[in-house]
Amino acid sequence: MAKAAQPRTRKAPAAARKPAASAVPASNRERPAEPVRYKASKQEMLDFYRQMLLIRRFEERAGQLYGLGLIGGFCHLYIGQEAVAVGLQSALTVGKDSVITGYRDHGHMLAYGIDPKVIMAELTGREAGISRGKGGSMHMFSVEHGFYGGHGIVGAQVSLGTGLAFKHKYAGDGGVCLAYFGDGAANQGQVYESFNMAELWKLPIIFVIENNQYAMGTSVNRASAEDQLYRRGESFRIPGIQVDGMDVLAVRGAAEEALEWVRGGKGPILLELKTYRYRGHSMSDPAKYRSREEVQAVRDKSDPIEHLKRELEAAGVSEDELKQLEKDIRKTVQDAADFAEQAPEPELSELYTDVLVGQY
Ligand SMILES: Cc1ncc(C[n+]2csc(CCOP(=O)(O)OP(=O)(O)O)c2C)c(N)n1
Ligand SMILES: [Mg+2]
Repeated sequence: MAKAAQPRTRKAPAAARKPAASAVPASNRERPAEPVRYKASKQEMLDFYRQMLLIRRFEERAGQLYGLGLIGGFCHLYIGQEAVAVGLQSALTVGKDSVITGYRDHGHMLAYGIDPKVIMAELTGREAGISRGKGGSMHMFSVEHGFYGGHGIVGAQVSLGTGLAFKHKYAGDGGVCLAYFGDGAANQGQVYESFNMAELWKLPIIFVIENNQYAMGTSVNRASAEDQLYRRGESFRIPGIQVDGMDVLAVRGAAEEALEWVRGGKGPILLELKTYRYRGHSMSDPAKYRSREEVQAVRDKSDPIEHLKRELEAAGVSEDELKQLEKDIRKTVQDAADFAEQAPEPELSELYTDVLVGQY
């Protein structure tokens, strides 16, 4: 009997016949689960409340010091957005993970447990400030905490954060980078170059869009063709989740989900936090692009601190306990302000230190 003719081309080994990863349509990829609202203990809720209130009172005081001429340069307040930094950063490990943000950075530092005194002293430009009084509001760092600023160039922190995530992966240190940016920054070109690299190399990074509805005086709908910002990673296969950024427990729940995804080696994830800033873009913003009623309506309906206060009361925390907490926070902020006013300015000779002179 004649032998069956051998096929002229050899079959490729099974592994090689598998479609390349890139042949899997994005729509068929695994998706993160729908996040659930974090089930916090009473103590955790009290901690979140204390941190949010500390940020609010600190920022109010910073606004006053600015008005008195004690703070110079730019000053961008975080009032209204407190639940974002507190909810997300409470899920991180200080010193192992890294955080980077834009110029609206006081709240993120406070949420990471950095001493209010050295933050306020930086705002007033004193030697004791966290950047020795030379950085001011927009340029504050704490390498010890893994807090990498404080950046004035819109969007720059996204590429820098991608570099931090690369470092975590390269060093195998298990850390995750949390890179915050605004709805305005989400239209910046370098954000998308960063998305591409981060997904290609499966970097451990959580991209956080703090959508406070405005970029200076421009509303998100006026400036963005795709205003559902959580979708912005789709063409890079980065999954996105939209989160109520005025509810600290919803934010913490989303942080848990995102961390599980990223720590599981699945690459980057994008969170869009819907939030709102009560004050102007910076201290010099006359805020003519929106009505007082619009701001008041958000304050009345969705204030993150009031929201949690009601939950604490329902959980049996007494009014006296909450009053005492408020008193303690006012004292902490008062001490920080006194320190920031009394601490000496840097010596003139300090003008010539910490200056990087490159040779090309
Ligand atoms: C590259 C660059 N372009 C423009 C500016 C001027 N600028 C400063 S803040 C800002 C708006 C950014 O808004 P958003 O990203 O929404 O952040 P938010 O202020 O709302 O926190 C702009 C355009 C800048 N600092 N850097
Ligand atoms: Mg904005």
